[in-house]
Amino acid sequence: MTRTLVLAAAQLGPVARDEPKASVVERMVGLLRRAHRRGATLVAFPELALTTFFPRWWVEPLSAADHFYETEMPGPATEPLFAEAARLGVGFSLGYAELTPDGHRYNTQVLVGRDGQVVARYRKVHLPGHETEEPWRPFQHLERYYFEPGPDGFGVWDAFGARVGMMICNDRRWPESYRVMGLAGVELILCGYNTPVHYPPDPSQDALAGFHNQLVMQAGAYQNGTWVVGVAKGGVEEGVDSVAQSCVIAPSGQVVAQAVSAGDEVVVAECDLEWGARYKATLFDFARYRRPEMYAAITEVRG
Ligand code: CDT
Repeated sequence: MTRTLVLAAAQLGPVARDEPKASVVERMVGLLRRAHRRGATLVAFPELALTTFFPRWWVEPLSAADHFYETEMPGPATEPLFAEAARLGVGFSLGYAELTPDGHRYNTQVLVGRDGQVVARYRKVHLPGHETEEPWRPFQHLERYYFEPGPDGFGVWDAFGARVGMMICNDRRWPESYRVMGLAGVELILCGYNTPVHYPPDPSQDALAGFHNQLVMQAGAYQNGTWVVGVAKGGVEEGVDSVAQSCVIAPSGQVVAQAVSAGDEVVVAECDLEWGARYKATLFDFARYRRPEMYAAITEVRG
């Protein structure tokens, strides 16, 4: 039996602080059409795709940043993307800042089916960076100020003929993210990211930013027998250079497609969804080989 999904990573280049959402959505519709022309039926967009990566600035009060958030999905800004995707019969994942009716703020990603209906919603579990302004930094990473940690955990959904999971940026550095989804039989993980090349707490890591990006996603794919799509908002945005390198990784851990630029770019791969079963049924036969009784510290101890 073969199950094939043609999917695309729709990388975005920089989004300026004053770029209107309508303009970003227009760029995304262009990428969607390019992906569709190349046969894709699922297109992955980056984390916080609709705006600049605003956690790099401290603003007070928090409500002064409300315009960066979406209160409905689809909403007025994103409706054209949903409409064009449904017209083309292409599904997509989209990262955005969510402000709920009762005032909660999450770093969120939705999965939208080929009919334009939201299939699933994931709220970022691992929030990196800091809670308050740290003036010594050349730029801030205030995700812990702007967002609450996602309360729902990691999900896996039946969609696009596959078991689809989602994670967002920093989640990809934690093996627990992949393993929780691996235990639910995930076959494809969609992950948007914004990753500054410069890491102020330890600049010795800067030269390794691209290496670490691939290292974690390749390991997560292989160790859980799953496809992983990593999609960046890359390039120099408001003076901050971010890792691009959007890629599609097979359950073997091999990178099968990768962006060559740091701008708007579509990367397409034909994914055999049965490939993961070879790993899940052999080397990584969880039911046969895992020793959960030996892993208690994973859930009992935080650090
Ligand atoms: N967006 C996001 O999660 N970025 C982090 C940056 C490093 S922590 C300041 C990442 O893990 O890529």
